[in-house]
Amino acid sequence: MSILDIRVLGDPILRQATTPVATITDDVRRLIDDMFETMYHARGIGLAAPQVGRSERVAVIDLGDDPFVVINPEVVQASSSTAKGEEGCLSIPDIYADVERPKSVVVHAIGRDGQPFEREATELLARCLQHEIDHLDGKLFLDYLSVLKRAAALAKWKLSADEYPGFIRRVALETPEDRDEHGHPEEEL
Ligand code: GNR
Ligand code: NI
Repeated sequence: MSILDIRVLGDPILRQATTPVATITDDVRRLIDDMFETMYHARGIGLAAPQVGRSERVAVIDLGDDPFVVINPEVVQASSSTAKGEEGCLSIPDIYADVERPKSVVVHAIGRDGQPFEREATELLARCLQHEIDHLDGKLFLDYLSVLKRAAALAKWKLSADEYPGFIRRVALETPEDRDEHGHPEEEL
């Protein structure tokens, strides 16, 4: 397995729509495994393929105890009631903002085994699924902010953007001793 480089704001791939997966090949399974490894090293709760420079409609999610992949995911139902919650993005490091989204969603997707499934999600899982599916449609959470809040976020981003030459964020590689019994990195390196 490999840790992949994460693309940051400004890389055009983050604005491109993805292509649905037609067949779950070894290449797709390798991508999924590498995305999980990259997400754990970057300490994210989700990761979408464009964030690692790929155009497949695939995202991985793990809020802590239930890792799963969504292949060709679509929101098939969204609650009319919404909630505001703070979001961050591995592709926009250190920028956080409140985003209003439907409180609960039903997502249809295909699993790693090729079997279609539907999953109803609420709270943070609902938010994360919507955030990842947005990535697969070329959307970022910044797009939901008011003009003023987006301008403030972009101004802050520009202060650190030069840390990512070529829009690439290299995720630090840690030794196994730095990880806990679940393979997750420890808090402090
Ligand atoms: O790690 C992440 N945390 C997060 C918090 C609130 C809403 C969405 C997310 S997803 C994010 C990882 C990421 O950038 N996924 O695309
Ligand atoms: Ni993100």
